[in-house]
Amino acid sequence: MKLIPWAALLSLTTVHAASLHQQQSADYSVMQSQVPPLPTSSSDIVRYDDEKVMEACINNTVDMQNTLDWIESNGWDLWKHPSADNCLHVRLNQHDQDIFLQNLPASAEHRVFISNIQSLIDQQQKISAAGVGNDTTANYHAHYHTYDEIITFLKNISDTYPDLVQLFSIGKTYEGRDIWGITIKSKKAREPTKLWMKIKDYFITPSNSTNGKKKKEMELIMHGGQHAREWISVATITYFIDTLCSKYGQDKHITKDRMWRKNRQPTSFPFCTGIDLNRNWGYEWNRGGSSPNPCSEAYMGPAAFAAVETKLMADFVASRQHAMMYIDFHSYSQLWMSPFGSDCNERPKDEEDLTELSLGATRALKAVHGTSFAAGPVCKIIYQASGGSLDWTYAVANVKYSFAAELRDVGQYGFLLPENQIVPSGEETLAAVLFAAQFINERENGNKGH
Ligand code: 0X9
Ligand code: ZN
Repeated sequence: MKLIPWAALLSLTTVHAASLHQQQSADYSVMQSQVPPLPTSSSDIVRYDDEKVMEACINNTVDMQNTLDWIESNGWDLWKHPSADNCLHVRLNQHDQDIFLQNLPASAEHRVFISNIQSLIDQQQKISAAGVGNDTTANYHAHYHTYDEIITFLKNISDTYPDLVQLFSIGKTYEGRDIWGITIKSKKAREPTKLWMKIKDYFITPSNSTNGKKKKEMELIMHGGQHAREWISVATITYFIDTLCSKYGQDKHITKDRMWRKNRQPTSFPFCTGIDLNRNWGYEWNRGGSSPNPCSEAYMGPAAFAAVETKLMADFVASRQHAMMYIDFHSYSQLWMSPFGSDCNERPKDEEDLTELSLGATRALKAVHGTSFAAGPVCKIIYQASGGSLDWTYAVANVKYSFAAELRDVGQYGFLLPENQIVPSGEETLAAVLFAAQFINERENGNKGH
């Protein structure tokens, strides 16, 4: 029995990556980069009192487009684009709620989706504070964690499994935080440990491919936290690492602005900080579905790769010569997306394999807790978004299996997904990733089954 060959990369500021490999080595690495600064005092913390998330469903395409343009021109925070269901979610303060309702087109149906954002944030913080602050192993995934806590987690994993894990930084964010990655790797000569005996159930592969061809060396890169407020993305990948290695954790903290999305880089407008990292990648940058306005949540930046974090992550992916899969984790909407986001008419040359994998992965995911994910190209299933990561990893870095996933939920809590969904999200998403690994192993190396 040979162990498989994987590498996972997780990043704490915005990025998580993992790599899948062949032969007898197993690799994982993770990285991350996008964490808002910690508040210096409680008065520094941005509050969302009396803010709501409203849903508006509009079937008339012209009315919908006008409404979207109007939301953008008001600088309101669109939480969900009306992709498949013609319904949008938008965050509004009390004053803007009235304006919104008064000006909606007659064809619109609306309702309150989240009635008080601040009370949900408070609730989450109260649970964290009351929870096991210094929870180590068992309860780690019952909570969200701060940047420092996650670094501690990764360092502990690395101390506990020095033969297996390599922790590294790919560089610094704009505000000077390390973008951490972790590679989990089983050495060829190494005897399988108990841990890897367990992992082999997931990643096992025959010593020779069934078709007699030389096996390809493959890596899987997983990337999380590209958008700061999508905490479940980071938590889910941390869960993957833990499941593959062991479990460890620490205490809680709060961030300055729970709804922050972009990086922390200044722009040409003094009062509008941040580039949307997922509009700043260098493939067909500025081709639609991104904004030149520095105040927009989808600000593309002054040039491709002007965001330090995007550039570092792209250099990292480019340096992984055996990268075979890249998955960029986001929230929310429950989608498994493939290229392209920039051009709605461009079809990837590997469309058939990508579609087959996507359908299988979402089926495997659903089998765990019954959660439904839709699958398809970014541009069709969600919206046009140029300068996104998966277009670049696919078209420029030649990572054949490039995906982005929008994790739980469909809007009940949105970005404020409760902590008790971290483990279920981790479990179901890991099932999808494992399916993908197996699919790739079979498709690229001709290995059937275990
Ligand atoms: O708009 C985005 O960047 C993603 N949705 S989110 O709500 N998490 O912000 C979708 C991104 C699709 N992927 C790429 N275009 N790469
Ligand atoms: Zn996102």
